[in-house]
Amino acid sequence: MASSPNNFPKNFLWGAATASYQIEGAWNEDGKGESIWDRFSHTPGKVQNGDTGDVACDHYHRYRDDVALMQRLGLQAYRFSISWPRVLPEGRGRINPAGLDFYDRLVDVLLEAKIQPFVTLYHWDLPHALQDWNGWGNRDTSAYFADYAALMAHRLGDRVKNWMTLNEPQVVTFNGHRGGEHAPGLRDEKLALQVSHHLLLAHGLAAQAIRAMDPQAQVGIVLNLWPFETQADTPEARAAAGSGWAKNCGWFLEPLLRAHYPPVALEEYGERAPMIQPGDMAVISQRLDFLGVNFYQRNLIGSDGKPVRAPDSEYTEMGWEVHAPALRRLLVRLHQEYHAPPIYIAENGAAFNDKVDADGCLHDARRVNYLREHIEQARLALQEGVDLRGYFVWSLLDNFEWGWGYSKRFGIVYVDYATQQRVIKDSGEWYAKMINSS
Ligand code: IFM
Repeated sequence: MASSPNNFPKNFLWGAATASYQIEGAWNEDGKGESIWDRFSHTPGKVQNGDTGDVACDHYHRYRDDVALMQRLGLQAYRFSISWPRVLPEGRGRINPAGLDFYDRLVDVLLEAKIQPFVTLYHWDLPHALQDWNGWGNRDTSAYFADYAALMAHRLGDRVKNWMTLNEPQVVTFNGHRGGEHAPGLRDEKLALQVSHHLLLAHGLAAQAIRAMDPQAQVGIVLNLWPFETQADTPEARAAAGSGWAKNCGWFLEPLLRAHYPPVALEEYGERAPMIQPGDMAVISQRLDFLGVNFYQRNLIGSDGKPVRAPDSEYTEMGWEVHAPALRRLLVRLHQEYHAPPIYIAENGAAFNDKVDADGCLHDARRVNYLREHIEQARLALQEGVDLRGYFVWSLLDNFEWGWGYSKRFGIVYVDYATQQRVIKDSGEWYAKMINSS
């Protein structure tokens, strides 16, 4: 395959990613319905500093400028998500035409700028009206999701070719329904595991619905796969790493790629395991055109089988270890052991304590290093035979980091939330140069 000066294949896609609730704002404008994140962030004590996504990066009003910024960075692809309650305020039934128009305009502006849209259908902002009926705990939600997917494929399918059904169902499952630190803020492991099954089913039904609209559509799902690695090769460490992987990563990967939940995880979950109806696993495991992988860090396990910090590693503002070789090992494992379909790195990035300097610039050398090291490991994975098709940095803009509010900055573009001014960070300039050399 032809390769470019930076040694990536010529058709490798370079992009950036965002999500609706994290950047759009306009939480109750033009007929949008309430989402579970609107309700959650409006509940005192749920989000740091009482921050909400009410305004966020005001992208709903500034999308043209933001696309111009993407063009200035030379992005070839942009991954964004659709706010389900913006287009279907109650989650089903009544359509909000103004919501559809917004995404229609966004896609047109992207295509005019020669930027390929990658659309995520669910990045966590469930219509609250569906939560009133038990949300993802209700099997019917999977069917409503497929109807919503069909609506979007019908409206945008003439221009959008790449669809990502769900973003990180693991986080929806465990942070939203077991730990309670994400919307809808529930703490019930049995419910959470049922939710995970309904999410996977929703993915499968949506994939069918999109393909029924457009047989050429490329459909995938995005998983956060943070590998479990051992510091020392003890039986305790090996057992903990195996179980951690099965219960967190394998739990989503194996139904999709092998049509069953990992037996060791099923055994550990015991009577909390989800109810599965006949035919579900076939719907879930239908062909994936690609797998989206979100990678930020590894889970390091100490010799006693407990999580441990690596003494010599750098850690980000999220407390996440910077260790890029784990990305290569993960990609190679997905390729060799799981025979994964083509892969996109759908998110990779880091939060650091960014400050604009006296010169008006933002010198985020640590983020430049983070990106450089991870992109290098992605390149090595390609050399080892992984069918890697593209890389999306998380994130284009600083944005609402869920329970952390605006306290964590992941952008390659800084956002001054008081003025909504955008400043391209050094990492953004570096990324632009790197893309330009490809
Ligand atoms: O901001 C999130 C994103 O919404 C999902 N993946 C991880 C990112 C950083 O925490």
